[in-house]
Amino acid sequence: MSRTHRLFDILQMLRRRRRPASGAELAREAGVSLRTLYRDIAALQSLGAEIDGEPGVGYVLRPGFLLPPLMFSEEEIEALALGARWVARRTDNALSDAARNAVAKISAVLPKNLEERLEDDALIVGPGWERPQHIDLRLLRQALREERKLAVSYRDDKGARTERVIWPVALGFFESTRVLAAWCELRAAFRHFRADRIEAALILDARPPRRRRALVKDWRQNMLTEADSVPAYGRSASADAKGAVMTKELVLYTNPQSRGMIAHWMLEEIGAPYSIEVKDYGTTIKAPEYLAVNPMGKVPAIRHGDQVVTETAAICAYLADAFPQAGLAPEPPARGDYYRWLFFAAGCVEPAMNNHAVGWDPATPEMQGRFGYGSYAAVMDALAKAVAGRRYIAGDTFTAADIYVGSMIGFGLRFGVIDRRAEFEAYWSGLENRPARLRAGAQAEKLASKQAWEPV
Ligand SMILES: N[C@@H](CCC(=O)N[C@@H](CS)C(=O)NCC(=O)O)C(=O)O
Repeated sequence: MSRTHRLFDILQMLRRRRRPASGAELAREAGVSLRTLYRDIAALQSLGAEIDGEPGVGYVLRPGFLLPPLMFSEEEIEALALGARWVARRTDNALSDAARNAVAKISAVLPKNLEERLEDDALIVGPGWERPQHIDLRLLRQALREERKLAVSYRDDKGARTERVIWPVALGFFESTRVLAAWCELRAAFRHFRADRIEAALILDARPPRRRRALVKDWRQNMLTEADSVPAYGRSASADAKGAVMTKELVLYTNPQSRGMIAHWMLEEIGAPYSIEVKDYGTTIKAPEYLAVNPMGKVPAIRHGDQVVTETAAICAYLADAFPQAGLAPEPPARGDYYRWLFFAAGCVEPAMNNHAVGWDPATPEMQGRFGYGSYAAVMDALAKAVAGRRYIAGDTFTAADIYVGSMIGFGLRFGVIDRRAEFEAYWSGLENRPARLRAGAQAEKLASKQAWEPV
């Protein structure tokens, strides 16, 4: 690396820090000796960079120091362009306009080749799951910025409406929703409010008694004291079901935004106590401790006593058998449809749906003969026929097969990756509001917001 590059990097290191950085720390990061680092700092100071500090104490760059001219690497430009597109697509109108304006300003001072990169639309932001919004998000941002209390009319997941005064702490933008974290005067606790469930909001003149920074600190501590492993729920457990598992620990390894939702729903249907260990994509999910559970490094998985089960469909089938009191599997002699559709959903619907969604289908009769699912169209037809006019897919009662097959259909409909057929919609509408599923969904949502808000 040239010295010029290194000097620039050192400035960037200082910019990223709010507190003084020791010379040793900067030297390590820059990959130079302490002596070279001291010389580089002196060089930067002589060039006009306002770096306070001295050897042995630490260095800090005074705010306001600007580096002329504005220069970015190609990847920085791509990051900016993609980020701005995300903001333009997923936030409120005012922020979208601001993102576009900011890009226009940056573009105006860039050299021609980088300006083209900024405008290149090779990286695009896909559609999110847009829920209708009653209020303008701008209002929430304003309340956060001005540190004011908000009076809101909030409808919870059960449809009950409450009027509350809240002190906004942070606004989280997730793939499918926006969540306002706030202190709630009604509950005297921190609560998370889905923005699409806020039916009305009014900024009050009153300010919270504490500054937002202090509230953020409390809120983070409050959230982070809960471990990643959350206590069991199992509200609908029968005394029998609870008794039966007291001796065996039941753990769900999941990520709230994953197929783990299916196993989570299954656990809520069973009603036995369980705990959840959240695995983060790219990190803990590929850590040796978890690879010992699932060598694929994928979620979900469960551990029940000494039994480990992976593969969502297998988890559903296993739990139905391990907790017969829940009545989620037909009697063994009547399991024809049950096994058939459970395996069909895992072995045929899933690959057909996912391959089709990414634009690849077995095209020739030869390929269709080789692939277990034949073709996407054949799978859709068979599935539609299986659920047509039926409340449940295997027999007259709800079973684990409905959880798995239903989840595939529900997911497919929600993300537009299976045909929107009337048979699918009718079948799914009989399942999607089961209390156990809603409970699992609400818990997963809380885990997702907690996870997303943890400091990185
Ligand atoms: N065949 C598995 C698929 C599991 C799977 O692909 N899980 C995804 C989340 S939905 C995952 O863990 N991805 C993370 C990764 O592969 O790193 C099942 O049905 O359970």
